[in-house]
Amino acid sequence: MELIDGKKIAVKVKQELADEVNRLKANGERAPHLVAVLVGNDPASETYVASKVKACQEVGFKSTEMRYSADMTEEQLLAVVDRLNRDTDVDGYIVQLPLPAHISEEKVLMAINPDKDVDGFHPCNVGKMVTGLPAYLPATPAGIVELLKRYDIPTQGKHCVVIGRSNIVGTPMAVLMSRKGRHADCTVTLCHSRTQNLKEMALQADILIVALGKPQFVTADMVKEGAVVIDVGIHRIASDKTKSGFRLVGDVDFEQVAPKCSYITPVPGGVGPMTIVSLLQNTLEARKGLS
Ligand code: L34
Repeated sequence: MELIDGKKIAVKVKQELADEVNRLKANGERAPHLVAVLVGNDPASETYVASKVKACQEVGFKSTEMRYSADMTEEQLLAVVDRLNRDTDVDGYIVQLPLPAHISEEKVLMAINPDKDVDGFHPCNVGKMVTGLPAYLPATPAGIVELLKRYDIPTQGKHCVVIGRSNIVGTPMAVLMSRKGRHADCTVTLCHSRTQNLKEMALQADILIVALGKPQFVTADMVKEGAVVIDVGIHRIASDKTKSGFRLVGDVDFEQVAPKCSYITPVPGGVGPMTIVSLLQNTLEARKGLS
């Protein structure tokens, strides 16, 4: 079993991005500018946004965090989005999800200018991705593809089973893995809450990508010997063994499953750090223009 070290790869990618930013600056161009909008004070969202801002600093991007209270109205948030769309100093921005229940995520995401949509969530970018046109790829799936690439894990002709069909992970993941290319070309099965015989499906996976959002859902009896397991889940569960009072676990029961795998991502330190660097990659593209 080999651990897929997302943290290590993220450091490497950030170094490459920093080099690229230095080249831009040496040519007299300004650094990319990412804005992150955070509504409310969900502790997990705060951590993720803080990591995004810190990562920007590490690679020499300009970044701005815009914080609003959980009781802001949808109209007010749409006005913020409109301002960001028109602000020529901003290359790309994200609205961190989830949003408070009284604000429609769909409405907000649809209002983002697709050229600045570095999350890749706007239907314009989703459509481009599906048809294979240059587009901002959603950060988590793009980060997973990057991990498979950097570890040179064979994917062509393999059976990839994705568990979870969310717009931000499962669905785009299934699309990316089924595309043509040396680090794709999989046969893909997309499983979800209505799938019958989920265990039998999972057992057929050469590459199992788990993004359903249930702590330690995937157990050893669901994983084929030698499979590659990518754990997208991240949950804070109570623990009396840590200072914070919680520990992080994924959607996979790591202790049980790891010995069966050829490769596996840990939580933390697997997919999460790659989500952040993919966002940086998109922001650099937003600065330079999509190629
Ligand atoms: N708009 N909303 C928007 N874009 C996104 O790309 C996200 N996502 C997801 C939630 N909402 C979003 C993120 O940023 C999940 N996510 C995310 C980002 C970073 C990490 C995890 C999820 C991450 O850094 N994880 C660390 C541990 C962090 C911790 O201590 O909690 C890890 O090593 O997995």
